[in-house]
Amino acid sequence: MSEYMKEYKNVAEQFCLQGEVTEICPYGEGHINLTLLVTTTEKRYIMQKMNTRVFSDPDSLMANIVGVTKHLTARGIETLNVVPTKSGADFLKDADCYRVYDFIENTVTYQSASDIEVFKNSGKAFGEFQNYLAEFDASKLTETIKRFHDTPKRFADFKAALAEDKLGRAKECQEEINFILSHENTYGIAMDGLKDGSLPLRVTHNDTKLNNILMDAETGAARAVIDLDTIMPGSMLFDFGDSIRFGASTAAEDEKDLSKVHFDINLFKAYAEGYCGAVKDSITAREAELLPYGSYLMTIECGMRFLTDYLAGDTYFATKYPGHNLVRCRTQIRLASEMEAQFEEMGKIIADILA
Ligand code: ADP
Ligand code: GN1
Ligand code: MG
Repeated sequence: MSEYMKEYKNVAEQFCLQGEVTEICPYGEGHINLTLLVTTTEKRYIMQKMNTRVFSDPDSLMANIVGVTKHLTARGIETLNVVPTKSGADFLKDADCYRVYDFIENTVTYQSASDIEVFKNSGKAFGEFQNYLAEFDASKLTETIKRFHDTPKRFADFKAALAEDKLGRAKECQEEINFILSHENTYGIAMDGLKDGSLPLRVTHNDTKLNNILMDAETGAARAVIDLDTIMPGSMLFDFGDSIRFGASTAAEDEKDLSKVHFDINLFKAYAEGYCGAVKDSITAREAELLPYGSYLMTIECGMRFLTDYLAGDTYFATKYPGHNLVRCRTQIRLASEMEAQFEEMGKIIADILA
């Protein structure tokens, strides 16, 4: 019996599973929840120890997920299926909180967009997901992490961590710190637009990286958008931008060799074709104009979040080795600076697609 099995079998058995549990092992590459693959004599499940440090109100979080998944299921759209506990609850609430989903079989998640068609398909799926959410009553949603993509707020958090420099790490990353500090005047455009109404507030996914969508293992078509923890009001720029941040790169988010890390305009174009094709009836002219900026913003925001966590002692994102967050920050800075240099070209691509 594996170590994981011993530790988590009792937890798994508190859910309405079909069959007897035969194996439990860690699964996937998420940075927030502890994800476990549970195999029984009948089928497979995903069990997650929910990160209650990041999501402090698990009841509201699960109510959001149940609400959104019911909305999608009623429309015949494949989505996560929440498996209840034996006492009929949507999750197990104890010292730790756990939830279980059916494992969506015959799908894969990609850690990078090695296939341009797959990336285009993911753009179409996230665009369609945006459309489905537009029909969802936003008043039924709780904001699970306040000011999640409020970049000026993220910048203030970064400056606080830098001022504290709790572990004396700032001296190891002066170049990265200076990059983040020197771009302060670029951080406010999306939040300003939401505040003055020039950008519409929508219900968005907010964490649209490529490994948060399951693709059909045989056809490469998108099957289901997952990781629904951060669905809340936001801007279309966040969803488009975060996908570009992660997927339109020639390397992994944590590639150490920066010479391999580039923003790939062809991947940008492929994603934009998929996404814009799906949202063409609802996207406003201002949103379309700011999609290149949104890509840059989500990238530099993520870079500053990784750097903040590095300075604060790696307490937010799961890390596999010391310095992992700094490595991630460096790839984001590299990508953001390459995007900055290509705003015009990106803008032309979007305009052509929507023409
Ligand atoms: P995190 O919030 O930590 O990113 P996710 O909910 O994204 O956690 O899950 C982590 C990974 O687990 C996903 O990237 C995906 O590979 C896999 N996964 C999650 N849910 C399912 C599911 N229902 N079926 C198949 N794979 C899943
Ligand atoms: C986290 O949960 P996951 O691994 O899909 C993070 C995102 C970051 C991303 C960087 C709730 O996403 O905001 O962009 O890591 N999620 C949360 O890879 O903070
Ligand atoms: Mg995830």
